[in-house]
Amino acid sequence: MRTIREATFEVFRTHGMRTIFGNPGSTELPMLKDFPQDFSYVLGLQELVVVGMADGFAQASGRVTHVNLHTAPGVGNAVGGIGNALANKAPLLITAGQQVRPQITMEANLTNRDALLVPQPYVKWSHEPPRAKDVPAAIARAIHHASLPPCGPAFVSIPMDDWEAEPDEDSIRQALARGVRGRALPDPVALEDLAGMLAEARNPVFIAGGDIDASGGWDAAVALVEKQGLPVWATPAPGGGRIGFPEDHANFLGILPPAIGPATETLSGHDLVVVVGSSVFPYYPYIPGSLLPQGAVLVQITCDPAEAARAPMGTAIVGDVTLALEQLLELLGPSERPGPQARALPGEPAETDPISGSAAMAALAEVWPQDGIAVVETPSSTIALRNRLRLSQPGSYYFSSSGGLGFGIAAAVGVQLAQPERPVVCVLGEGSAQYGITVMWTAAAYRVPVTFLVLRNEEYMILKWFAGLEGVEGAPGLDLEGLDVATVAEAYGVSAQEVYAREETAEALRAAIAVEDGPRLVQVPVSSGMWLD
Ligand SMILES: Cc1ncc(C[n+]2csc(CCOP(=O)(O)OP(=O)(O)O)c2C)c(N)n1
Repeated sequence: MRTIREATFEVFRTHGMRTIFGNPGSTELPMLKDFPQDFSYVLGLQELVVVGMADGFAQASGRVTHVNLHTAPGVGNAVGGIGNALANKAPLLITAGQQVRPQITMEANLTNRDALLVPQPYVKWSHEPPRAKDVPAAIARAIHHASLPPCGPAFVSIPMDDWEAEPDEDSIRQALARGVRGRALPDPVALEDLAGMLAEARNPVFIAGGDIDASGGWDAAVALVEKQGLPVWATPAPGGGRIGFPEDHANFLGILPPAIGPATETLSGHDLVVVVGSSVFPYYPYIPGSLLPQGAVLVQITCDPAEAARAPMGTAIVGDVTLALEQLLELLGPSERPGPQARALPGEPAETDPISGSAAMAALAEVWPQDGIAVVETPSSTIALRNRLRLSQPGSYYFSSSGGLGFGIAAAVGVQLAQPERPVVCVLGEGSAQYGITVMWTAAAYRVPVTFLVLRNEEYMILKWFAGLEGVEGAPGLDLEGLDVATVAEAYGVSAQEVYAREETAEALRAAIAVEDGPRLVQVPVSSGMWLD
């Protein structure tokens, strides 16, 4: 007779989930006993990093990814990352150990009190099986919750004495045989209506969101935009966790400003705004204004009913984004509209000492590999990065949709593990790097060949910029003097160097990107500023 552990690992196998990201404690050891050879365990040294790595792995592989955490303190440490994963629509199965059943009521040490509440409200489902026998079915259910659109994390707390128990064979057989497929074609009548609106519109515009990428819709988006002669903006950053349209395309105009007034101003003159694969809109900060230009209507296509419900304006169509785009392509003939005027590209950055964030991004652009993937957490240089790299391949950009720091440095390792053939470059502010710095050890120990580029400006630049916007003077805690990420990385086993001039930065990056047997870190001091070009 097999055990609950053996039956549960069989559930993982049927879902292709053979990589577990974890940080173990005594309450998780019974799950890890006799760890099967066909599985791999990626150790992260702190839970935010564990979840961040799994988030990157899940997004870059498109598969539900297993995270194993240590009862209450482990799940507690992970909550920021779980919030990021929900915003990123990353399909995660999160399991955590729990005291043995006989000691939960007495709340013995390491009992996860109110286990279901700890990851709330950032999971789609939270559960502790009522009986040991229910563990495999509960885990199967959590996997289905995680993978159904909108994807996201689902949580199961498992008492540590459950793993040796006997399963219910009939229920296991059924759980193993089940499949749940959630790719939904949007209402065909709604799509016909939208096609009619696009055909009639005088000056429509297309806003590309990250779910185009997640659902495999780049080709359909490009074909629709070209057929209809549409100008394209990317949904505001932060919020656009992925890129949904090639940013070197002639119809691409840039990133929509992330605040109400400026976004509406940017869209003025358009009579139809079609938003695909994004919330409407991930605004931040609050700059009031009209929600839409005078006379304009907005139609949103999203896989997420909550995104549809909470939009403050427009009509929403819920369903799979790529299926919707493909259907629109069939419904619409070619349009006579001329494409938009090409946007102005950023010129050569000024030569300064230290170099600017724009110059650092220009150095990266010089050596950017065609199939490169950027994982980005560099608040004051994100726009410069987008403008200079002009990423043009699917699956090339990962950014925390919620704005929670600690995602980037960890996710880069997960993305690289999921995409071993593509070079991953993780661009970080030295402040952002601290939230997941322990992932340096995992990158070194598992020889994950990520190139980390750290921009060192000795401050929380973006917060100083926000202080100006919010009229805040005299706020403490915005300076980071003497924070040397390269030295810290070396201590974790990552080869690191600090470079200064633009050419030297480009050369160091070229060499680091070419390394295939482990991580490299390049740190470059940059001058103070918000780098927007
Ligand atoms: C978990 C978390 N804590 C705090 C913040 C607030 N925050 C936003 S940006 C930022 C500073 C980032 O500094 P750095 O990475 O050095 O980038 P810079 O702004 O200097 O480019 C902070 C602390 C956050 N977004 N997430």
